[in-house]
Amino acid sequence: MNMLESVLPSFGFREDDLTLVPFGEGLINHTWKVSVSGNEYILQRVNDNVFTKPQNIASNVRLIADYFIANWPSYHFVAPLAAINGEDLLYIPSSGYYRMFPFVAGSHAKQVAQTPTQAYEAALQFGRFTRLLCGLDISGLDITIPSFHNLGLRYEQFLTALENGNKDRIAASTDLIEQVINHQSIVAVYTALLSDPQFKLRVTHHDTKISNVLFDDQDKGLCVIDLDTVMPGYFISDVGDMLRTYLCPVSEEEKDYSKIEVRADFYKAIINGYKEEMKNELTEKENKYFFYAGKFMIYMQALRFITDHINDDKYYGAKYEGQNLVRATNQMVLLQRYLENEKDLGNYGLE
Ligand code: GN1
Ligand code: MG
Repeated sequence: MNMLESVLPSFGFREDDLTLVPFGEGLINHTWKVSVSGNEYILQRVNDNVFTKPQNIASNVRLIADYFIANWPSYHFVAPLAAINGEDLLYIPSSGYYRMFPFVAGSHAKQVAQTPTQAYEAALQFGRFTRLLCGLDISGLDITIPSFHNLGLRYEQFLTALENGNKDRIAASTDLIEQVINHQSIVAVYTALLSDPQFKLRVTHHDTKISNVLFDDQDKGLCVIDLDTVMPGYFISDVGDMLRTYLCPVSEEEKDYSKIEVRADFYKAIINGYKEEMKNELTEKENKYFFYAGKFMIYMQALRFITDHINDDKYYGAKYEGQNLVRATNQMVLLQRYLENEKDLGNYGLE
């Protein structure tokens, strides 16, 4: 597909003086930065193997944008720009679904949380997003990936992979698989909270890595971005994914597992930032599940990576042989380090 021939002109861009460079590190969608006559934009192709109904994302984003305009007009919401035909999600036959965002001038995203203050700012932004949308009727939101953070289903998918997946890969990773099975009690806690009226469904982002927060040049959080997986969900998804991705100085890609550690000051910063916005929203019971949130998300990501490894990398893909095994091992080491901190951190923020 020649982007310059069909995609960009559909958004009103002409070839002259235009540059297009790959942008960001997302695993699912393709993202480019477009620069033209001194202005910058973000172009994305939505992965429609993963998001089988991209229209649902577009409809959620519209609903949320309208709600912010009507209720919180000063919130810095990054809405997609319309293409020439007026649509904010453009389908180009035999190529896919595209959307264009303005690049927010003066903003930047971070790939890693380097200081507790950055973690605090990001957590505050994700908490604010959910809080400001507490008045939105969640039944109006479409489901963009069914059962996305359903830990019970993720465990089932892992068991199915063990039955039907790549036998050689299973045989070569029996230690890790056993370790994963040994932690299945994390699933039972999740299953119990599904029927607990104290656990509320709210507008949940479901992908709270720090690169999904825009910061200004003073390092203050501006807003959250990447609303593809915004759906009704539980707060443990958002808090848990922050713990999973900010606590450790190295990412899920790190192969030197000795570098994996849990930074207690980042834990406190995440809880404080999130509660700054959400303390009056969370129920007494939910408030006791901050530490569990981390177990829930780290374990789910380990399950998803090992399942994908056994399924020959069908979902995440792999840039080298065994990449999803490395990621899964990394996440199980992180879970281990995290659990070692339960005595020190487990009660933090419960008051
Ligand atoms: C995927 O594409 P990206 O990097 O934003 C995944 C997340 C995982 C993450 C792990 C739709 O997110 O759930 O946590 O990879 N998104 C989807 O890096 O599956
Ligand atoms: Mg994402």
